Amino acid sequence: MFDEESGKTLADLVMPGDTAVIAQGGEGGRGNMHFASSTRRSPRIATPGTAGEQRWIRMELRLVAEAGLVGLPNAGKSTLLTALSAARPKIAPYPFTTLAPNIGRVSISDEESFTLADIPGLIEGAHKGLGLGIRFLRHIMRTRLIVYVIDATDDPAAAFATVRGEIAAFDPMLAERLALVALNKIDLLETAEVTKIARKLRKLTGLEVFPISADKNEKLAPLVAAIARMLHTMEQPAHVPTEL
Ligand SMILES: Nc1nc2c(ncn2[C@@H]2O[C@H](COP(=O)(O)OP(=O)(O)OP(=O)(O)O)[C@@H](O)[C@H]2O)c(=O)[nH]1
Ligand SMILES: [Mg+2]
Repeated sequence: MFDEESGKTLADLVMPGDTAVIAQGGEGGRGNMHFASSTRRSPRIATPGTAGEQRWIRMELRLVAEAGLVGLPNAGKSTLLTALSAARPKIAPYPFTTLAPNIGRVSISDEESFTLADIPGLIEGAHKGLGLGIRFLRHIMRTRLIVYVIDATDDPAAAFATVRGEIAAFDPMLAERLALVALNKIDLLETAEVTKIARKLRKLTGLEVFPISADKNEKLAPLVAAIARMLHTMEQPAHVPTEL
């Protein structure tokens, strides 16, 4: 919650039941009953109350997901969320299918699960307002882990650089967050090629790279296990080279 004029944060309500006073009510006045006595049964005096505070505020709703999927449009983010959770976002072979964030719960075992958010695709210039993604980047500001979803068949190194660049331009702190790469659509490539791309991306990003096929449900278990492990341990954010 922000003060519209100064932009100052007034309150940040994170947990259910959190409350904050953002505009203090005025002092109540004293009605005529306060002035009543045995001899003055219907007093005509009363004191007025004081005015309450007034201000314009801006409120932002942020999804609270533990991990967030980010990537270029069409990378397969919604397909991955669908494969891993009961969420059913729209999936289609064209960019900007997802127009609003989706959230799903991914089960690891009977007791353990985490929440995963799918936000609209990011494109170059997103931090300046191009495309849709930037409006939704704030939704991943609360995620503890970023999953870069990269289409293995479409210049993966450039895709990663673009997406990470946009995130860094939006908020440098966000770019330093714990992260890993889901290298998607490997069903469309030869195994040897996938290995080569994965190795290259690993070197380039300094992050763990998980080749997967969200659509064919291939190799998703190691990715889920890694997300769960990283959420669990929450060590220092992985180092990502800033010059990308
Ligand atoms: N072959 C193959 N196709 C995939 C895979 N994952 C996703 N796709 C296809 O890629 C297209 C885009 O998938 P989406 O899940 O809608 O992509 P998205 O990243 O959510 O896209 P936006 O919402 O536009 O940002 C769809 O036609 C999917 O069927 C995969 O692992 N293999
Ligand atoms: Mg989508």
